[in-house]
Amino acid sequence: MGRTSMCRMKIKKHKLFLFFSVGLCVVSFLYCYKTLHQEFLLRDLSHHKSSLKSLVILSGFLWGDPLSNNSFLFNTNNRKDVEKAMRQKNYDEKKQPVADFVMPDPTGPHGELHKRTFSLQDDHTPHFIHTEMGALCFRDGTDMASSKGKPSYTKDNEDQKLKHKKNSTVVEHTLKPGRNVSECVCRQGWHGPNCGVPTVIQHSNLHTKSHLKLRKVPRRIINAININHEFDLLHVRFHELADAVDLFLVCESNFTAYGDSKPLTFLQLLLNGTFDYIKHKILYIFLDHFPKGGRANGWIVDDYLRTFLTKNGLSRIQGLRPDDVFVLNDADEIPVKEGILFLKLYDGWTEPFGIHMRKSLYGFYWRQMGTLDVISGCTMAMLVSVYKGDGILLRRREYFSMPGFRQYEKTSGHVLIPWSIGSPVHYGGWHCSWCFKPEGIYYKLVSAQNGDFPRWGDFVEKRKLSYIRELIRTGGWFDGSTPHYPPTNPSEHMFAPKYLLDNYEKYDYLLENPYAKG
Ligand SMILES: *[C@@H]1O[C@H](CO)[C@@H](O)[C@H](O)[C@H]1NC(C)=O
Ligand SMILES: *[C@@H]1O[C@H](CO)[C@@H](O)[C@H](O)[C@H]1NC(C)=O
Ligand SMILES: *[C@@H]1O[C@H](CO)[C@@H](O)[C@H](O)[C@H]1NC(C)=O
Ligand SMILES: *[C@@H]1O[C@H](CO)[C@@H](O)[C@H](O)[C@H]1NC(C)=O
Ligand SMILES: CC(=O)N[C@H]1CO[C@H](CO)[C@@H](O)[C@@H]1O
Repeated sequence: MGRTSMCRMKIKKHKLFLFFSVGLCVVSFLYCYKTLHQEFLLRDLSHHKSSLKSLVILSGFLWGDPLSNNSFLFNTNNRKDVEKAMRQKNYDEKKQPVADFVMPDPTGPHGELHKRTFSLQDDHTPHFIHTEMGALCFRDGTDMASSKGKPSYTKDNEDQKLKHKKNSTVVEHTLKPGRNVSECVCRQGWHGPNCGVPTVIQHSNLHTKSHLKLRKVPRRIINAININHEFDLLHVRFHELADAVDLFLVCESNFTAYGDSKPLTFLQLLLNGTFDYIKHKILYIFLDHFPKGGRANGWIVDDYLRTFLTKNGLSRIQGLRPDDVFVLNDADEIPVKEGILFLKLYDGWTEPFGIHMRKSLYGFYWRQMGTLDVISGCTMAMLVSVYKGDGILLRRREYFSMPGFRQYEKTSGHVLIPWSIGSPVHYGGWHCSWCFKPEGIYYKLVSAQNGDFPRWGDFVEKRKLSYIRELIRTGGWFDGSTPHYPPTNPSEHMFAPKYLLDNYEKYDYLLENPYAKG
């Protein structure tokens, strides 16, 4: 009996051991598989021969005449064909299409804003504070209240508090006993030894998070958009990003995406003083023609707008450096300031990067499930070496198969696995679709490009303001559906950009359903 039970115990032990070994094997296999899978994805898909020239040579492409060889000679009606043709156009260096760009009349009535150049300067904003004990702390992310000798405020002492706040740039920073006095104490939502890593980076899928390093000289950030009539969201963008972005490239056309004539409203507002608070950071880009074939196939216009924006814009910037950052957004995509500032101040992140954006319709009150994750930016070096200085290629996801990618990845010193600012549960920005008053939605309907079918602007009954108001009230869509929206509350985190909340009454139609009680 003794022997059998011992035998059984031995067998049990063996079984247990076997069980754990198998478990371990499965886990390590899964881990290896995941890593290998990512590697294969990146490496084996890049079967094109690398064609990178040194940045110095490539930079000639930027400062030379990048517009001279762009044209859209396609009149196919199929999006896939267009994309294929685009790819060939951009990848096949031997067959460059013929020149087709005409810049506006230099003696035109626009004060030649569209011909000016912009000289990028270094940003000397003091984003960091040296504490008395020698630590370097990110100002927005550091908890000054944890400083020793913090003055205690009484309720009727608000004046003194304000005064002290103004002086806080030189506040000494010593800490609670027991802690390393040369560390920064981070505010909630900030991380890293310098408190400069925001939650949207800390909780992102960036795989080089442990290698982040503060830069001595900040990068310059260039934010490029095409504008139609999204002027509320334009103010939002400028206020949200003014501290993080060095230059806004804003492109306006006197054609709608459908091909009709339209007034240069943004130019008018720029000239009448509406944007004086940010004018020094704006480079105005004027698209004065409609791409060939754009009426028959709207996707051509869609692509062309971004190509023109990038190529014209970049050709007019002086002093660009390879480590400057290019961020391309649609007018209704607003990145959160903290994420962009991080890109500016840190080294060690990889590219290209996307942004997880909170999705909403008609206003911030109709929140949609999940996030919109759009590839939005990269360094100038990558934009030139891999994307050939063409913004539309940046929006596509197949960068790893572009010529120049492998060589670029090698010189970058990182494995360039894509990542995104934010996460599915930490918004890195806002995407507010059709966020206009009913008149604005009407205008968007009739100016929409001809290709994203069904084109609701073609239906008389869908253009009626009463119909549009009803859609806004119910959160419905033009196809008759009414999706389910989770409840929202203006006080929840990342409900809407700060500028709107700070000007609640002026923009209440974007923050609360204006027809809910009608
Ligand atoms: C703020 O600084 C000014 C001058 O630098 C000084 O006169 C003033 O007393 C300071 N205020 C506080 C609350 O420390
Ligand atoms: C405090 O931090 C500094 C810099 O991070 C480090 O050099 C020093 O050794 C630390 N001191 C203690 C007591 O942990
Ligand atoms: C757009 O502007 C250009 C240059 O001023 C002009 O030649 C063209 O006719 C304009 N197009 C429309 C539709 O207004
Ligand atoms: C500029 O023009 C717009 C639209 O016509 C108008 O609403 C705005 O008040 C003007 N701004 C200034 C500063 O004149
Ligand atoms: C700058 C550049 O590449 N220019 C080329 C544009 O295309 C024409 C004709 O295809 C060439 O002759 C130019 O050299």
